Amino acid sequence: MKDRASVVLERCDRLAGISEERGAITRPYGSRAMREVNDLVSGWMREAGMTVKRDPFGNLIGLYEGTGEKTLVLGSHLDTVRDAGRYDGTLGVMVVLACVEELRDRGERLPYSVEVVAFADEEGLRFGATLLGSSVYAGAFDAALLDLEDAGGVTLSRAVRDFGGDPDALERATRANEDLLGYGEVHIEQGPVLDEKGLPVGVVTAIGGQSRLVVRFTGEAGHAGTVPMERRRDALCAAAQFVLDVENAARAEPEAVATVGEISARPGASNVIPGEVEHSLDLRHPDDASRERLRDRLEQRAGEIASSRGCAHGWRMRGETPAVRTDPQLTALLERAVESVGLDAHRLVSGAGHDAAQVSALAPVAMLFVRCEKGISHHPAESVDKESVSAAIQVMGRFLTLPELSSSSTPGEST
Ligand code: HGY
Ligand code: MN
Ligand code: MN
Repeated sequence: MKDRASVVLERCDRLAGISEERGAITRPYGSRAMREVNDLVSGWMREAGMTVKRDPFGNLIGLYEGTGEKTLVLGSHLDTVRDAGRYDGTLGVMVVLACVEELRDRGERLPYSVEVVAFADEEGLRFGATLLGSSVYAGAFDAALLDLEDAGGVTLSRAVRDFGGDPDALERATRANEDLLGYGEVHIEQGPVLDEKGLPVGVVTAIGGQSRLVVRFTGEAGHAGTVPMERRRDALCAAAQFVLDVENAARAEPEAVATVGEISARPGASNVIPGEVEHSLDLRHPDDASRERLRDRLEQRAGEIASSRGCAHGWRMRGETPAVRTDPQLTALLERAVESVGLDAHRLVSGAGHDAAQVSALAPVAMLFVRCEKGISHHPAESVDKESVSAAIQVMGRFLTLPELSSSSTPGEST
């Protein structure tokens, strides 16, 4: 029989072939590709002995019944960024599915149920707001986001309905948490630490906070050949100056990172001075107060640049998530599981955002990182090695059978 790590990697390859873009992995929320991936993973969940349902947002929820009243949730996301790697999100769902298949093959039922959640929108590729799937699951969904529009003018509300969900039910689709033991997420590190240390897995102690904004500069469109330079109100030059100031400000702030990943200029013709520019702004920092200070400083800077160039500026928040510490008790259990298979339980902070940050509002969370080559992610060269995947499956298998979890009390009470 094929080893479980090989099956996990083959499934990641299979899912990678399901995309909205030929030759690239691009799976935005509510797309045909997401529907196809949900169907395929639902089948694997059923074969693993799970009952499967979808919540009103389209998150996929598989349940492997146990003998007791409590439930441990394990999960990650199946949507992707544009031109993504094949392991971000997907690997985490496939690893925990492999752990359930191991239980099935042993004919074992745990003294608690295992719920596997595959979130339908973590990246925010289509609507710009991140962690949408887990915000519905954790009861933190903001209904105002239903009016967000994608590049084609389709609202989130319409996209939820087209995806077979119910936008009117999202705010009450919260997962009840009286029975929850906690939430565990397996995810590639998306950073170089484990690869440089030669470690297959690591234990996450905190997830950095993030601000996602849209910045707009409005000047005046005009003829590229006839408007003298000193008479221009060029929105793209204003934005360009601001983007470099963003880079300088983040370089000057220890532990901060700032990114402008999307930009559009209108009317968008080579012989027309851009009258309006809109771009994204992604700010991250392990400390919320530092991130907020940087955010406010940059908002002020945008205003200064705009007025110095006779332009107006807009500053719209798409979403913010605070930095989150993982639950100490559940994380200690995860460390024990890592050590029980003879591995070093290296602790590290996540610069990337994760569904676990959102689910921490609902239950204690713990995260296991899996080494990825050179830390490359959000890139087709994203890559993992089979040994690290095998280690992650082994660790999570041990984690599930720890007596502290099986004593079916919430970990925080028992240890
Ligand atoms: O952007 C992030 O941090 C995550 O990959 N969504
Ligand atoms: Mn990602
Ligand atoms: Mn991810």
